[in-house]
Amino acid sequence: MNLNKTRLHNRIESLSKIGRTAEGGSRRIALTDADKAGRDLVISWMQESGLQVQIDQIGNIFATLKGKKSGQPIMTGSHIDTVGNGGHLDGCYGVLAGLEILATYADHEVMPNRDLCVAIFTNEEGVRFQPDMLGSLVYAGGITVDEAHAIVSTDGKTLHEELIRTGFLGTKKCGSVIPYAFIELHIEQGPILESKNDFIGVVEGVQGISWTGVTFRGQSNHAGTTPMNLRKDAAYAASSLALSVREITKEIGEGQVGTVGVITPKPNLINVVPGEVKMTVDLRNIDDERLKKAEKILHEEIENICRQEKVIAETEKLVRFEPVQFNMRICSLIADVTENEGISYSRLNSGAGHDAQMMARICPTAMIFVPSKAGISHNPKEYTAKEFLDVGADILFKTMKRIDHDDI
Ligand code: HGY
Ligand code: MN
Ligand code: MN
Repeated sequence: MNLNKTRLHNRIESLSKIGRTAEGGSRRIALTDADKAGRDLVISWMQESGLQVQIDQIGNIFATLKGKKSGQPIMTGSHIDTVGNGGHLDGCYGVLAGLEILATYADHEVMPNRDLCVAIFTNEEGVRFQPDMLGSLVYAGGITVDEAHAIVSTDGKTLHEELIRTGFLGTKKCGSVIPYAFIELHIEQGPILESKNDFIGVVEGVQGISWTGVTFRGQSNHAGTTPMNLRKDAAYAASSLALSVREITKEIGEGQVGTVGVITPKPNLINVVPGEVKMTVDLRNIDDERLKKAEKILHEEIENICRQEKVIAETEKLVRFEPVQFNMRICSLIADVTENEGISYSRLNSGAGHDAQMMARICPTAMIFVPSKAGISHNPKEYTAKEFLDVGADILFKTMKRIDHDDI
């Protein structure tokens, strides 16, 4: 029983056409019309294979192939929502490879021992609704359905409204089925596997994530008449903090990353000293103590800048997820499957956040990576050669088969 790799590549290509950007990327931001269209397309493929499709209260989608002994399913899956101008593989590859596995069982009318399930989690990217990994976070009991429903998007809509509008306010109780195991297949989105010429990454954990929203408020004023010593320049404050974030990563050292992804000045006019700037700071580290130290320095820096520039700052904790260790038995199983195929692999931690880091709270979980060309992701240039995509799908397939025979 072999996977139909042509179908897999064709489906990756077909899905990528939904929300295609001028630069050839994907824009299917969570619970927008484009995300809905992508969801509807993948559900039609799930139904083509006769899978049982269910939607839960947070819009997570589950397609299940019944096994001989029903009960806890072996679950795989990921997300198909994207960042604003993303690639075609981030999340989608894991969902479509998982669907390919279930479709192959169905094509050959082979019944697995356990139920097999492929999931699409809502709002993994978190660019419209924070926090990210929202669908899997609710599924794992991290926040309640009601708390999630009330979250307001960056464009002023509640999650509940958008679930209703797109037809994905499901009735299945969120988190009602605890998987026997969860394995997520994903592109690495970083440079490690390619630099080591490895085909597969056995992912042992995910680094901690800290997202902070900062609003600096100063005084809008005339760019020409306002003496420099009388300014309360919110943009100068925000730029100083952006420079500090880089210094924080140097101070904390190897493994600390820091990103200022959003800086929005108001009134954003050429001849007006900005009175307000909204910005975000994304800090990550696999070591929680060092991540906490980075956060502490960040807040000290914000206070220093406010004193010097005579502005005020409001901060908001948008996301705080601790580092996660995956299930070592499943990691060893993935490594064993890969070795048996004579394929080169590395063990590594994930720099990016994933739904698996939420599922690890409720069931044995691990991830499989395939290389990303030049380590590029969250960018239309995101690319992984088909031979790597094929190998990754096969390793997931063989790993699920081994687990289906109670190998964990
Ligand atoms: O932010 C992340 O790492 C993920 O892509 N949501
Ligand atoms: Mn992803
Ligand atoms: Mn992503």
